[in-house]
Amino acid sequence: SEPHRRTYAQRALHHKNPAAKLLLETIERKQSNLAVSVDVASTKDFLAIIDVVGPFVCLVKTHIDIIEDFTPSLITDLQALSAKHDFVIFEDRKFADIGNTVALQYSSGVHKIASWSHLTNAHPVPGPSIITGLSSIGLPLGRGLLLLAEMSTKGSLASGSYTEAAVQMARAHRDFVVGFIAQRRMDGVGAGPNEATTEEDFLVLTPGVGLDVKGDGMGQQYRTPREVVLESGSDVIIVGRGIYGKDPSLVDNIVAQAKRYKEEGWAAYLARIEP
Ligand code: 5IU
Repeated sequence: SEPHRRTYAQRALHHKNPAAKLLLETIERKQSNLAVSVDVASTKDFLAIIDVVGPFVCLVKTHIDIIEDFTPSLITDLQALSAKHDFVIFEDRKFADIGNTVALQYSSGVHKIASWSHLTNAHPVPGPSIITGLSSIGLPLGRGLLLLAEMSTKGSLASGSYTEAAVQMARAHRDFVVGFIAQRRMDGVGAGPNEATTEEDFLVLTPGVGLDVKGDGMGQQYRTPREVVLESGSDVIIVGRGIYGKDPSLVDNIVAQAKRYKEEGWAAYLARIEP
């Protein structure tokens, strides 16, 4: 069948990377293509939001370096919530340095990202050596990498031939690179006329998703789950402030928003796979 009409379950069977497989299986099991991005500064708020949205999401996206009172027990608690609620963990680290440095940043330091994050991401700007460096750490641990092929922000430089080069880099490293952060489906993008790309099935996770506002006054641009999943063929919607808003103590509102985005994302997916 056409790639955009395949179900998450069908696609899970064809992915060999354990993190990609886990994400597709989790989406199917929970009937949720919603990821929540938890960009808050305190451990207490971070864990509280994740415990509340956990039942509704396939994935939790973190920026671990935002946490002011970080201790290694935060990771143990995050992993316990991941097991309790059945979600995948994605540290949105946006690595961008030479291979040797990113390997150290990924494995070491205070955060030891590779030891707990199923997925992470990298800017393709240094070239293929960033993949080699990260893969030397992540592949033996069964981790997966997403390349930043596009961004949601106004004036993003990641477009056109840059985006095409990112997809070509991914094609050359299919064992570790499982897909992209992008605004649309990337299968076939930048492929030469003789390259067979109908079976490549990259995952696409899309941030910049919101139902109520068009932007945040700092360059962010929001599109709806329907635009992202149905019209642009993306696999996972990533929602931050649209779900947890300004006040993490408003639990009822967070639950209501998580349910709303989950339903919108799933309806858009069902509309996409329907013949
Ligand atoms: N994020 C984007 N756009 C991008 C990339 C990452 O918004 O192109 I790459 C991150 C930034 C933030 C989250 O952690 O996704 C979106 O949060 P809001 O939904 O609160 O805007």
